[in-house]
Amino acid sequence: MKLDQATILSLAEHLESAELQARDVTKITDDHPDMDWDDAYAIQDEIRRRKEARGNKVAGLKCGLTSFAKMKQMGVDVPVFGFVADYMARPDGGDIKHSELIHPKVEAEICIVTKAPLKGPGCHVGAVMAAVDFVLPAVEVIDSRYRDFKFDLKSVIADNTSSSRFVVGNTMRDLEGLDLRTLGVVMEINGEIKAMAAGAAVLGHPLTAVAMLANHLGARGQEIPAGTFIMTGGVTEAITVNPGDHVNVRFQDLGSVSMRFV
Ligand code: 0L1
Ligand code: MG
Repeated sequence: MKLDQATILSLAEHLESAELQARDVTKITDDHPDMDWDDAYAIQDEIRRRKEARGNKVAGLKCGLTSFAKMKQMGVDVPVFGFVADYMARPDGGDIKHSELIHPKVEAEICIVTKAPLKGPGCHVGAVMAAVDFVLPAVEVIDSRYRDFKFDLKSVIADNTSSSRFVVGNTMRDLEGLDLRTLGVVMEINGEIKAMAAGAAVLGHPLTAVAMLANHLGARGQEIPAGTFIMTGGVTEAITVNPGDHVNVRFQDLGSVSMRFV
């Protein structure tokens, strides 16, 4: 690690305040060009600790930048990992206050809940398949705290991978009988199709993202517990939303997820 503990605490406070006050900031590597990957995840861990100390709960884990479309959109070639908190959840078909966010974008995600722990290193898609309790759809609202979404990978990891809101759909399905690679997704905003993709857009198979998450945590001596909600990452590029926009995402075999930005 390159940053001292005082700097990690202060950067976590800086980024979390920006989130809670819906205020944008410049990317932290501008002032800390030498920070490394461990520093970035240590800042994210401190943001998580701050939320938990305030009484918030971690609602799930997320994989980000896992689709070829998002990697191209952001000019990167490795995924990132973060978490979503309970207060970020919004009901399917409900409203999301745009004024509480900086510059939100939506992305459609195939999600799972685990029924057994997953631990890397060496975790692979087969091990993940055996640990899936059920599959469900979701829309993630990302809202980078960085001005104009201008960041690098370390800055975005520290910023808890732009987590801000998420909406989970009401259809849960067994993995058996579903092919997550060919599962089609159509995203509509105000009735107009904005993006479409199949699950294979996420690293060839969405559960590959979960295996990578288990291996990432395993390298840090952690595991994914049974009963964990995991978002595997946007299948399409992220689409900007404005006040008044109605978002509806149709997932093959998993129903639809919708919300309005007010
Ligand atoms: O969930 C995501 O893919 C977000 C990753 C962070 C980068 C971004 O804000 O687009
Ligand atoms: Mg996402």
